[in-house]
Amino acid sequence: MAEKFNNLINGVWKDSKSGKTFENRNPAKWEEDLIGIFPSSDKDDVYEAVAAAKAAFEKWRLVPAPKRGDILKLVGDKMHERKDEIAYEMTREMGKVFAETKGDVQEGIDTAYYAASEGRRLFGFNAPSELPNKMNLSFRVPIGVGGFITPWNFPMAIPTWKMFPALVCGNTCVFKPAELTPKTATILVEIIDAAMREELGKDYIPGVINIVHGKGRIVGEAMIAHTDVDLISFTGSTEVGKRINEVAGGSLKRVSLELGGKNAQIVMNDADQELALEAVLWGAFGTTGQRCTATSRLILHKDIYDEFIAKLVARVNKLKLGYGNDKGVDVGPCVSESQRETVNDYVKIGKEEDKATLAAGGDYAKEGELSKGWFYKPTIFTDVKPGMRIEQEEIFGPVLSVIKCNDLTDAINILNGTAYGLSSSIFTKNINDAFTAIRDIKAGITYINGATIGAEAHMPFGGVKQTGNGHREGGWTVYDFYTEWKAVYVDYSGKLQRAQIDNY
Ligand code: UN1
Repeated sequence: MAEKFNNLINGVWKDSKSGKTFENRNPAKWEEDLIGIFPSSDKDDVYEAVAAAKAAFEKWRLVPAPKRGDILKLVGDKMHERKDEIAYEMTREMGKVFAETKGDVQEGIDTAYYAASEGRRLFGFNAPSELPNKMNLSFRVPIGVGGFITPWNFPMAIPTWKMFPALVCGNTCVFKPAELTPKTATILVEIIDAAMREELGKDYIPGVINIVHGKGRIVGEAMIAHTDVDLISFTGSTEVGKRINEVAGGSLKRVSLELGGKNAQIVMNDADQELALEAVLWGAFGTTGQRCTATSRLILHKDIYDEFIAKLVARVNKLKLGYGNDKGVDVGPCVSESQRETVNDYVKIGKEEDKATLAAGGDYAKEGELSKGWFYKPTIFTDVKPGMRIEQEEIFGPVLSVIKCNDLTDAINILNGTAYGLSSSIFTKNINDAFTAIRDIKAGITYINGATIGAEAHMPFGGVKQTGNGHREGGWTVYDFYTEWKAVYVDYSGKLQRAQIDNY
């Protein structure tokens, strides 16, 4: 019998009102490993959660921010204690290898400790008044109820990037995790709720954190349209992000969108080739290519093109596919059958597109145990030209397109030539080229002599162009998103002082 999981609404774990459910299965062992049964919620469940979060906000906003930070510290401690267990369950439900799911949990722990310390900062800015005997202050106040819609590829890190800063700032949460990773999300919410109960004791506030499982089309839609949801933070596709912005804009919600990418690694002719090779293997095929920061394009200098590709293809064909909780596995499955179909559709497009050459992979991986899951061979197309669909569109799978460039200017133009701008990388030993790239690459993140993946939790994370709407997650910048500014004027002159009038 598969374990049955619930929503958490107003401090109570409960089924969806309709009793409808969905299954969560292991993408590496689809038939044999049923992980759990989760509630498939409707808008009524969302309404209940939003009402609970709205009521909880009036109490939670009054808990001192350092105290809220203490709760986040305990959340981090609990995540640390359960790191291996959470990582194991995450690999089981979404497929990336155990070392990577441990990294995902660690990113959540880092975010928790960062948020904990921010509880004692949340700085405001003060400035002198233009009038005598008057004091001007400005400080941050929480906003209200946040709606959080998160993807399956970083099922721990991404929800923590959003909800930990939101919570420490004094907002309350309605969380709709991806349907493909409901178990990791449930563990996270269990931990947050347990830390709240432990730290607040008899003053525990139900409804600060709520989780509502179900479909984006139903649960997500109800959240973005709800007038009592004050802000939405979403990570996912550009298409869905645009829809969210449109609907949420109708009620003037604050919206943070982290969307697609088509990230490239440039390798110049003076680069350390061995290092660049390690990086592209990690950036393109780590997480089975299912990161918004994944390296989906490799821009190679013409002088080293043939030599580098020969080494790369030899290495790619040695990557070991398998169940990510087994030892020695490099690459897990695609997260679902439909995701694998999308990958395969793009591979078909690549094969048909003019003059692209399939240099590795290009097919399902179905040998032996691999037939049990949604595996796809790590795939490389060479001789890809700027503008081809496989060079322009986000695939979100283990597919790398290699493009030849003539020089640095050409490389940067190719890199910048897509609708997206999340992560980017250049391998070179030439300091002038490196700094030119830092200046001219249009992306939110640029790595010098590093892969396009692996951003750290205390740095701003996000992208330009169609990758988002200008907000950042991670680091200090995200705290701006989760607070309103309040300006306060204290006049202790004992008379009415008129700004801009009495003093000029
Ligand atoms: C994502 O793919 O949405 O920088 C997030 C990285 C990770 C986060 C990726 N720290 O690759």
